[in-house]
Amino acid sequence: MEEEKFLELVGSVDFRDEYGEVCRQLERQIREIGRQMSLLLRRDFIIAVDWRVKGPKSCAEKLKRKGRELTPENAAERLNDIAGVRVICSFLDDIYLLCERLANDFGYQVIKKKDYVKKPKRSGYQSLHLVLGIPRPDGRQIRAEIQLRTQAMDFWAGVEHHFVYKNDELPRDVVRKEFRECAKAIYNLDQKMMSLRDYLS
Ligand code: 0O2
Repeated sequence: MEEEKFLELVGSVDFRDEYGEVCRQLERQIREIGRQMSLLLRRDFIIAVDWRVKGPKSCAEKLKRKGRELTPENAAERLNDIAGVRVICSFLDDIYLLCERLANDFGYQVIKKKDYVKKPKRSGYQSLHLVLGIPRPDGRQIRAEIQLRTQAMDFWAGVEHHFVYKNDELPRDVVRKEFRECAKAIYNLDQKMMSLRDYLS
């Protein structure tokens, strides 16, 4: 399919609305879990929930990166994160608690779980990714990726995404090493914050 046609279809209101609806549904469900967990634990559990529907150009770039033809069907089947929800939790172990609830509470199919906390990406990126299959009223299922991370991880990911991720012109070695060091410091900080929480509660 011509790229222009692809951008038109994947950018259409019909295509994007369905993903937006799924994101809003997930946001509602996540906030409800957060409300319950905050009551139970008597502290903040979820700090923020944010979502976006991936733009048509970004879908085209990612399909090309994956060596797939540009069609709306391929976008729906091959891209896990057209519907992308990001949840920022207070503590490192909260993201695992939330992941468990999301995988069990609503009967969604867990298509993929990627633990970039236990095994960070080469960049140093840490987050827990959950790809869920969300059933639609017409019997189809569409995919949504939920990124779960702490505030500290989110700080790292935001800065790295802006300056480094997808920036092929960057003098790689030095800067990337610094980011990996920062990611390690962030992991240690998250561990210490959990210890302090446990000591004080
Ligand atoms: P953008 O611009 O954030 O949307 P998959 O088919 O799921 O196996 P995918 O989608 O490449 O393959 O999976 P992966 O590696 O889990 O990456 C999904 C998303 O995680 C990325 O989306 C980024 O948002 C984030 N991410 C992954 N690696 C890094 C990293 O090194 N640094 C930062 N800052 N974010 C990262 P996109 O579409 O690549 O980018």
